[in-house]
Amino acid sequence: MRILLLHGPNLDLLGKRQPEIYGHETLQDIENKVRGHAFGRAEIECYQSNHEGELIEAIHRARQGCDAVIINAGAYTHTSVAILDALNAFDGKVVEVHLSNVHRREEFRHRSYIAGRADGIIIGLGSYGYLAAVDFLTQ
Ligand code: CA2
Repeated sequence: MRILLLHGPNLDLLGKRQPEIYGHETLQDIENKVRGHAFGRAEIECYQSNHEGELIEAIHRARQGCDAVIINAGAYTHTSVAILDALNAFDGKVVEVHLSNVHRREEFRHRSYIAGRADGIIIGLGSYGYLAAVDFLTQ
C-alpha cells in the first residue's frame, strides 16, 4: 500500500512557532514517525506546500501511484473548493487530520470543505492522529 501524507500551508513551521497549539515536533519529526509507524504495512510519500495549486497537483499525481491520502490541508481546509474537487477525482481512501481541535477554536475553523469527501476525520489528537489514520488505512 502507498499513502500520500499531504500537508498544506504553514505546516512547514511546525515545532518552530506556537508549540502550545501545535506541539514541539517539526514536520520532519512527524513524517519520520509516520514512516516508522507504517513500516512493513505501507509506504509513505510525504509532500508539503504553501501553494494551493501544488497541493492539487500532488493529489492528481496520487491518482496514479497512491491508494490513500492522509491530508492536513491547514487553512485551505476551511476555504478550498479546489482541493475538494481534486480529492473528488481521487478514487482511494481519504483521511483528514488536524493537530488541534478546530472546534474549540475560532468559528471559521469549524467548517471543512474536505470533510464531505473524507472517509474519516481525526481532530485534536496532535500527531497521534496521523498514526491512527495509518492504522485505519492498513487494517
Ligand atoms: O490543527 C490543524 O492541524 C490545522 O490544520 C492547522 C492549520 C490551521 O489553519 C487549521 O485551522 C487547523 C494551521 C497550521 C499552521 O501551523 C503553524 C505551525 C507553527 C507555527 C505557525 C503555524
